[in-house]
Amino acid sequence: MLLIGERINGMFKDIKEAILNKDPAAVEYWAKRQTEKGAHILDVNTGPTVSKEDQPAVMEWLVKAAQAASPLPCCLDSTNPDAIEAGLKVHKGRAMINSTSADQWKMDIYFPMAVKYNAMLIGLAMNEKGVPKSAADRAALAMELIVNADMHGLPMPDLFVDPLALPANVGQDHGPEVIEAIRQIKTLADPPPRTTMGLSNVSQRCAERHLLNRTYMVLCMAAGLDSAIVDVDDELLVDAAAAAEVLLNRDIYCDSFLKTFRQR
Ligand code: THG
Repeated sequence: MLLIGERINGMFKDIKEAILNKDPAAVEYWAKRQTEKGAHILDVNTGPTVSKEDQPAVMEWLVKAAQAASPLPCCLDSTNPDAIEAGLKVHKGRAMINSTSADQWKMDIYFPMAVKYNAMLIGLAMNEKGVPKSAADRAALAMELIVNADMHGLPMPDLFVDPLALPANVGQDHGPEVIEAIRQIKTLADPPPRTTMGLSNVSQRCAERHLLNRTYMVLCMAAGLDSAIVDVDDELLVDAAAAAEVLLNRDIYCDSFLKTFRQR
């Protein structure tokens, strides 16, 4: 289970202030802390308050600050292709692009960009019509992403399809559809693409957030979830990921499986 730490995101007050004050301390703190807590990749998002013109420079600054404090690669999270490319230009190692939708004009930008920079790419199971409801409609959009990966020469395991998890209090009926979509996406190609999601979405503005996140992650892992953008500060969430890997026989059992998982 590939864990992408969610915390370097301008939606959080301390990161927003770090960006406004050009003070990298909070970014460095969360880069280090998430690395210690078991993240494998750091999601980096300028947040909703940075203007479109400023996004490329802020993304570049965030990537540099995060990688100065941690050896981990970044998951460049933006809807602005110029911000993504600015991040890719200064990134050390293999980055992840977050994300393209299944709209053809976006795929024509992001697939060549991923190939050019040898980056992994998250593809969302949505298009200009929005997020589909049923598992089958999500899988149909996943197929468009798969076809484009093939066409542009992006290796299938470098494509991460995101079926898009929605908050349980507003989109409760989407919960099981996303799980079934994951199951179907893993059958659409051989080798299949990988799968990911923004896990904390499911509990936004809900009670018992940690419990909802942990439970949903494990349900999705059983259906074939390979990766997620998560709160790695939740130690029981990381423990649950380690336990699920063992129980799904994706990882060899040993008495120290919690420790082993964190060392990888
Ligand atoms: N798919 C992909 N990328 C994504 C998402 C996704 N990136 C962004 C997001 N969704 C995943 N990251 C987060 C980060 C934080 C929260 C949810 C998802 C979160 N934040 C608190 C809240 O909104 O309640 C903020 C609390 C605070 O301000 O302190 O829950 O789905 N590919």
